[in-house]
Formats: sequence, C-alpha cells, structure tokens
Amino acid sequence: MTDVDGAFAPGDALIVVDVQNDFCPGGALPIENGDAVVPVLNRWIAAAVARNIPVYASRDWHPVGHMSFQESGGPWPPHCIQDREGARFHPDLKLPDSTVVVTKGVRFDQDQNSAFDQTGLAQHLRQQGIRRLWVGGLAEDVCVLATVLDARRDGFEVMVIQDATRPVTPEGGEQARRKMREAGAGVAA
Ligand code: VGL
Ligand code: ZN
Repeated sequence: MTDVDGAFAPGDALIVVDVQNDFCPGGALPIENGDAVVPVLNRWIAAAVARNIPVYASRDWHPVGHMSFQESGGPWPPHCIQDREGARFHPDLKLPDSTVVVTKGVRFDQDQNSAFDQTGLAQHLRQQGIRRLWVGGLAEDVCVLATVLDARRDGFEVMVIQDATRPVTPEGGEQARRKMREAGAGVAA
C-alpha cells in the first residue's frame, strides 16, 4: 500500500478523472463499484491539500444529443449531460475550493476522453511547474486510460492510483493497465 501522506513531492499534481454521478451505481453509465473510488480519492485529496499539491478534477460535460450517445450513432447511453444531476461530481467527493476543473466532451464533432484533448491542460500544467501526475477516477479503460496516455505523450511522469480507479469491463481494465504500463506509467498500489 502506497503511503498516501509520503507520496507527494514538489512538482506533483493530483488528477481526479470524471468521478461523476452517471459513472457510479444508479447513474446512466454505471461502472461496477465506481463509487468505491470516492473514499480512496478523499484520502489522496486530503494529503494533497495538506502538502499544497494542486488538485485537478476533470468532468465529462456533454451537450444534449452528443455524438457519443447511442441516439446519435455513438457507443454510449446518454450520460453527463451539461448541468444535470448525472454530470455532477459524486456528492461524497471532497474536492477543495482550490480544485481546478477541466471540462471536456463539449465538442459537437468528436468525443474527448482525455483531459488533455484540446483543453490546453498540458501547457497549463507546465506553466505551473508540474512534472508528475497522480491519476485516479473513472473509467480506468476509457477516460483514465486516455488521460494517462496523453500525459505520457506530453512528457509528464505518471503514477496511476490503482485503488482509486475502476474499469467499465474487467477485460478492458486489464488491457488498460497493460497499455498504461507500456507507456511508462507507474502504479501506486
Ligand atoms: C467515459 C464513457 C463515455 C469516462 C466518458 O469518463 O471514462 N466513459 N464517456
Ligand atoms: Zn462521455
């Protein structure tokens, strides 16, 4: 078990990916035990705040009828529609007021699974002097995977917080872990 309180160093940031109601049990695109990441992430968030490590939270934020929805020919049921309950962060997730929210999935012409996809996040993080990212959230085989791969491509060190993520499917999770490892991401177990 990684020592949460000893994990962070200057130049780190914590990235909480898409911990939104629709990805948790009872939501529109529920991930099995998706809400189990919340207490784990709350410990990491508290440790980050105590050490002045910046916290980022991405959110999937789709317009009505988004192209990723089945009704529009996409793969997913409608989820995380802008300003609706399903798009809110899980109510038990204890994000500090200083959290920087990264909004994605707003484009009409393509989906954005990665928090880095056309958001300007990489440049922003570099400007803040951030070199290493600790990543958890939902879903391991979709948006966490895409975010981690982009982060590596953009030259960031990455540590995936294994306890703090869950996949849409177990096979997808296995594949995602392999891809993230091959891309050079470390694992905090
Ligand atoms: C996600 C499916 C569709 C995610 C987003 O956040 O992992 N999954 N949109
Ligand atoms: Zn989505």
